[in-house]
Amino acid sequence: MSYKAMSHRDVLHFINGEYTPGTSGLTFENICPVDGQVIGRVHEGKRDEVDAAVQAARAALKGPWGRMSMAERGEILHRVADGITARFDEFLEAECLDTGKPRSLASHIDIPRGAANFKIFADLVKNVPEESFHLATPDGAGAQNYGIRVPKGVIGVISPWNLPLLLMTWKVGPALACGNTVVVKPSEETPLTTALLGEVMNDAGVPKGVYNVVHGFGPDSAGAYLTEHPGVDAITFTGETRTGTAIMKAAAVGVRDVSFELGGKNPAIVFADCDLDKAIEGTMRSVFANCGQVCLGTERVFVERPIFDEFVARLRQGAEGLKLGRPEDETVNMGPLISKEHQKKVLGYYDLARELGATVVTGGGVPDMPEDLRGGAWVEPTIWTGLGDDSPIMKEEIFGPCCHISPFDSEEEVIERANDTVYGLASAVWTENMSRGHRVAAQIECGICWVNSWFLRDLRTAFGGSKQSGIGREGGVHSLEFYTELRNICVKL
Ligand code: NAD
Ligand code: 6OD
Repeated sequence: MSYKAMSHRDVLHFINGEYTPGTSGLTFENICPVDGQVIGRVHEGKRDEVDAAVQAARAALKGPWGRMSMAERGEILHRVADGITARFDEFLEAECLDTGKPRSLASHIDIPRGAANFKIFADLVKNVPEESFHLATPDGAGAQNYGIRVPKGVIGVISPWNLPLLLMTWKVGPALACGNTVVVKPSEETPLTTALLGEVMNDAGVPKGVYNVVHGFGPDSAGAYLTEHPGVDAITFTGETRTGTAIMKAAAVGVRDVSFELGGKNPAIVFADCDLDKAIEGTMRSVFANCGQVCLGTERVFVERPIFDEFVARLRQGAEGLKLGRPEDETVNMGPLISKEHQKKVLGYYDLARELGATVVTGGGVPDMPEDLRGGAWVEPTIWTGLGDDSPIMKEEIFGPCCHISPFDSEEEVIERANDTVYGLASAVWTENMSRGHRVAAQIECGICWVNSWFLRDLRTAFGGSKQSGIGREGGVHSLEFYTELRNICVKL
C-alpha cells in the first residue's frame, strides 16, 4: 500500500520495504496540537513487529546493501535526499500536521536539514582516511598494520518529537552511509514524516530491509522492545535524560553501544559590551523558536547588570510581538506545544514560578486563542525574573517558550553560575570583545557554545552533550565512531 493512499489517516509500520499494519491489532490516535483534532490512527508495534523489522534489517545487512560499494550507497543516499526535496510540500504538510509548527520554520529548518543529512554523510564517509602503522620486528622484515572500518550492524534509532525528520535523519543518514541497516521508532507524537520516508527510500532504490519503521510508545511498546532486542547491535537515541537512563539499562544486556543526545538547561550569557540588537534577536530565537521545544534552546539568561533592565524590556517587547496561530499562516511565528500532556507540564512550571515568587515579566498562562484553536496545546511566551539559581525553574528542563533572566556582575561569577547544572548541551555568549568570547566559551561545560549566534550548524563538527546531556559525539567524522567499528589488520612482512 502506498503511503499516499493512506493520506495520513492510517499510519502503518514500514518493514522490509512494505507498509504493514503489523499483527498487534492495536492503534492509537494521532492528534494535531494546533486544534486537538484527530488526524489519523497509528498502528502500535509490539514484540512481533519489532522482531519482524529487526529480522528484515539483519537480512539486509547480508543482502545487496552489505555487498554494495560505498560509492553506490552514496549515490542511493543522494537520491533519498533528492526524493525528500522533490516531495518537499508533502513532508512539510506532514511535519506541520504532527507538530503544529509554523510552515515558515519547518520549510527553513526541518525539511531541508532532513534532506541534507543524507547528502552530507554520503559524501563524508568517502573521504575519511584509514590509519596505517609500520611495526619493526626482530627479524628486520617488519609488519604492517592497517585499520578497516566495518558497519556496526543493525542500529536501533529512537527519535523525539521536537524536530522529527531532522533528528531522525541526523542518525539514519550516517548509519546508512556507513553501511548499517536501521529500525526506527519515531516518537508516538510525530509518526508521519518517518513513515513517509519509507516511500522515498523505495523510490530511491534502497534495498528492502535497510530502512524499517515501527511505531509505538516507549515502555511496554515498540521503543522498549527495540532497545531490548538482541538482534540490535547499537542504539542511538535522542530524547529526555530519564529515558536515556532506561535505554542504557536495556543496552547493558548484550553490552551494546549507545549514542545519546539528551536534555539541557542551556544558558545564554549577555555581556554589557554585546551588540544588543543581535543579542535580542538571537535570544528571541533561542528561547521561543519551535515554541521553546529545541534541546539547544535557552532557558537561563544571564545579563550583565548595566544592561539588565533594557535587555528585559526589549525581550519582553519581542515576546509580546510574537504571533501565535496556524502553521499555514505566513505571519505566524509561534505554534503550539506538541501535546496537551506537554502543555500541562509547561503550565505546571508557569504556576510553580509564580508560587516561588518570580516576577512574571510577560506571559505565564494560556493565550486567548480563536474558537477554532482552543482545543490546541497553546501557551504564552513567558519571561521571569527574580528567582535564585537554586530554584527548580533554574534547574529543571521545561522545554517550553520561556526563560528566566538574572543579572550578573563579573565574568568569573557568570561562568560559575552557567555551569551550575547537571546538564551541558549548549550555550550562547553575546559580546563584541572577542578575547572574552573565546575565553568564556572555552570554560562553559557543554557540547557546543555559540558566540554571537545560536543554532548555526556546520554538520562537519562534533555535536553532543556534556554531563547528563549525552554520551558520544555525532556529526562529521565523529559519527563514524559510533556507526562503524574500527578493526586492525596486522600483516607480518
Ligand atoms: P522522550 O525521551 O520522552 O521520548 C523520545 C523517544 O523515546 C520517543 O520515541 C519515545 O517513545 C521513546 N521512549 C520513551 N521511553 C522509552 C523507553 N523506556 N525505551 C525506549 N524508548 C522510549 O523525549 P521527547 O519528549 O520525545 O523529546 C524531548 C526531550 O528530548 C527533551 O528532553 C529534549 O531536551 C530532548 N532532546 C535532546 C536533543 C539533543 O540533541 N540533545 C535533541 C532533541 C530533543
Ligand atoms: O542540528 C543538529 O544536528 C541537531 N542534532 C539538533 C538538535 C536539536 C535539538 O532539538
